[in-house]
Amino acid sequence: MKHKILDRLHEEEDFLSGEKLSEEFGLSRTAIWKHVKSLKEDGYKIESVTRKGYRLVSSPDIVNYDEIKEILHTKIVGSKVIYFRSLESTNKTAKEVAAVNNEGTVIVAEHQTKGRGRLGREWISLNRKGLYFSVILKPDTDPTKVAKLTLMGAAAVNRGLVDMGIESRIKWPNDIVIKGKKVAGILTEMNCELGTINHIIIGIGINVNQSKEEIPYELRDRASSLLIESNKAIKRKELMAAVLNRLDELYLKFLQDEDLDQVLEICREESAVIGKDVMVIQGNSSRKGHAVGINHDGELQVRFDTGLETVYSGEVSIRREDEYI
Ligand code: BT5
Repeated sequence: MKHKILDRLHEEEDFLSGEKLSEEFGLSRTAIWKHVKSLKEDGYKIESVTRKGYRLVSSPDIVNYDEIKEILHTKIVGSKVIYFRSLESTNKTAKEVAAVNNEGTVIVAEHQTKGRGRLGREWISLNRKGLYFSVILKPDTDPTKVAKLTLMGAAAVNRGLVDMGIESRIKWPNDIVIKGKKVAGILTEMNCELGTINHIIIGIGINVNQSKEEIPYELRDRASSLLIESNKAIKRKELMAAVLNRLDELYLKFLQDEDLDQVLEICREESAVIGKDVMVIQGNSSRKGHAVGINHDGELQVRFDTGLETVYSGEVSIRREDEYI
């Protein structure tokens, strides 16, 4: 009901009387007042004037469905958006609810207390400064294609950033970088049995409006935010919708063609590592090589002294020779 009242307040430029709202929704004026109070607690600025009613003055910078639905043009991704103020990890919650939700469902939180990176690493998730969301997908494909689906997440984020006027690059397989610093990461997790995928979760974390001081000291040489790099404050909801729109487009194409050629093309063209000298780090060992391309299976091809090798995601980190990450 609260959402319906919000929709009506959005539509109306002038005041909307409590009486009119209570007639429309068949609720008492006290009930309307309670919903308005709850919206105010969510951060909506609503002016209330005796005998005139309520007027929406401004919406908070929050990333719930109400805020993004007008700019979301998707068929599957974002068909349902489940919003939390704070969670341990959107990937964790997405996994817990995946079985009982349709594919395309998005779990989003303003803040994560135990945001996760790959290989048990941490993803620092400052309240309302970044975007933290996970998309549940249930593709009817074999688990070997999942590595490529991580690339789909990276391609969607990079294209979403282009839509917002930001130039960034994809650092295979799961980082988005600007000027050699990481501004976003993708964590893909899969649940499968007997060779079929039950679901995959594509978790996306983007540093949006953190100031320099808000980037943890120990990460400052390698992490940054869109605000720092582009010098403009980004509306998180617009960026989130842009990424979901792009993800939907790429996923629909994948379902239709059963390949990820378009995704691979984006990852090659917008790559931060192809054509560069890189360190391939696995556990405690690292080897120097030259990244030459991404093959049809989405794996990185690296030329070492010993010859050309295929590098699989999941086990390794890539670092450019001339940069921190
Ligand atoms: C990633 O891992 O880059 C995947 C990050 C995925 C985060 C999203 S947020 C929504 C969803 N829910 C989750 O719980 N996770 C996903 P990886 O490549 O392993 O990078 C992790 C490393 O990046 C850490 O070890 C730090 O060095 C660094 N790092 C941590 N927080 C960062 C941040 N906010 N910005 C940039 N770098 C960060």
